Amino acid sequence: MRRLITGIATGALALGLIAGPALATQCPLLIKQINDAAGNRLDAASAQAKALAAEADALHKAGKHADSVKKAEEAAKAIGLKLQMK
Ligand SMILES: [Cu+2]
Repeated sequence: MRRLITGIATGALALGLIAGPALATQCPLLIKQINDAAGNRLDAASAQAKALAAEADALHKAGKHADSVKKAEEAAKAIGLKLQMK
């Protein structure tokens, strides 16, 4: 029983180690796509998208990658951009 629990814990940890860095590298790519798309536009939606992208960047730097991805999706939606997920 103890061995089973240890096995599950090790598996969960391994999953966390794999999922963590994958998400950590995802956010900057999403943020870049938004800034590339909104960068040269001066309309209100683009300004909003850039503000949301900046928030996503701050969340990413705070280690909140899942929240950052969500914020990036919100930003993309504001300008009708379809994000390329890795
Ligand atoms: Cu991140």
